Amino acid sequence: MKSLLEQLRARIIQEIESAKTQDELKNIEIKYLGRNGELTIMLKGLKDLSAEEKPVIGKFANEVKIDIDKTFKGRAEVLEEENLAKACSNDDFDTTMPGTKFKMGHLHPLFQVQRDVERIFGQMGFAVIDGLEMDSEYYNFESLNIPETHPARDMQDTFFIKDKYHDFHKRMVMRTHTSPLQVRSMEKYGAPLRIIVPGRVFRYEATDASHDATFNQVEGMLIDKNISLAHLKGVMTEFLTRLFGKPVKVRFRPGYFPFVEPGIELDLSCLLCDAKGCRVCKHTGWMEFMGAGMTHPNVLRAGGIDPNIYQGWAFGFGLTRLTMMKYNIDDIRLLMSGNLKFLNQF
Ligand code: FA5
Repeated sequence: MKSLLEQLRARIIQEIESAKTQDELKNIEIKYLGRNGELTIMLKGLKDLSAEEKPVIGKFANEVKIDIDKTFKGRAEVLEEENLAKACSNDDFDTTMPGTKFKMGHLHPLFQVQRDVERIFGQMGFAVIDGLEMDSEYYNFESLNIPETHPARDMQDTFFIKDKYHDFHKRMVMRTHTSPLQVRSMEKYGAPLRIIVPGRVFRYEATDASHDATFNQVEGMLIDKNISLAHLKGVMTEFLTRLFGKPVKVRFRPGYFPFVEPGIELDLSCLLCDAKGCRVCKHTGWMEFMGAGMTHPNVLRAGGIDPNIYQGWAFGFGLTRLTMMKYNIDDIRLLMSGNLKFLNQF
């Protein structure tokens, strides 16, 4: 059996080495290694050998198989290189022809604007922080001065994660805003603090042209000594002017959020209709853009910061709405639709 295997190995290797094309190589493989190939049949016969012969011949047969596989691979590589060289030297082959174009993807418009936001705030000394999309009830509500029985919970109805815990540190929710990162960042970095937190948030909400159930926000927080709302006005005016490349009209009005005192809302003059009134701004000429205010002393304390030494403000704006303004998109639901006809325009 050993000498038969030796003869067969020599024959197969000789045939492989004289193969001129990939097709010839494939046929040799089928002839010897296919289901009914000569070598396959011989290897199947190993089981009929005596107990003494089996390990010796088995080992040898294995070596033969490895030799043949190596020769196949080596010859395939040589033939491929020859083919390539032939194609390149072929007079018909025009090396100046443009190659095959790969279809390149691009950033989603939301993330194009997010990058601009990160760049502009970065230039103003704000660090960019990332957070959890599913966070504990404590960070999403309690730490922000919103206990379980507080009516303000109704303002941000959410998706609760089913579990067996009664402790709000362990009970999880899909975050309703990026604000859980306020106390998390204060705990981690202390004061002074200057951060923004872009991220996705979730609300149990009916959708329309300017409301979605999943949307993106950007949280901002500045904590230092002698900080007032005047700094917030300065930062936001500078940010919006740099983002839009022209002065943008904004208005401040009182707003209520349990984690700030006083609280304000900032509206953008609607750039989609030049403030004339459209379905996105609900025919008011103004688009609700962000909530903000001076950080409540209870929230500073929850973050381990002494409100008698430090003050700060925080804001949370809709990145999705900002993207609509930047690119004249008149329905928020298009942004999460995954519709390539829409997305390929950006
Ligand atoms: C908040 O989420 C507060 N966390 C903001 C805040 C942060 C206040 C820090 C004070 C201090 P509000 O629910 O208003 O607030 O949402 C903030 C912004 O998110 C809105 O102004 C709007 O631009 C955007 N927004 C809110 N709901 C939706 C929605 N359903 N679809 C799209 N954008 C929305």
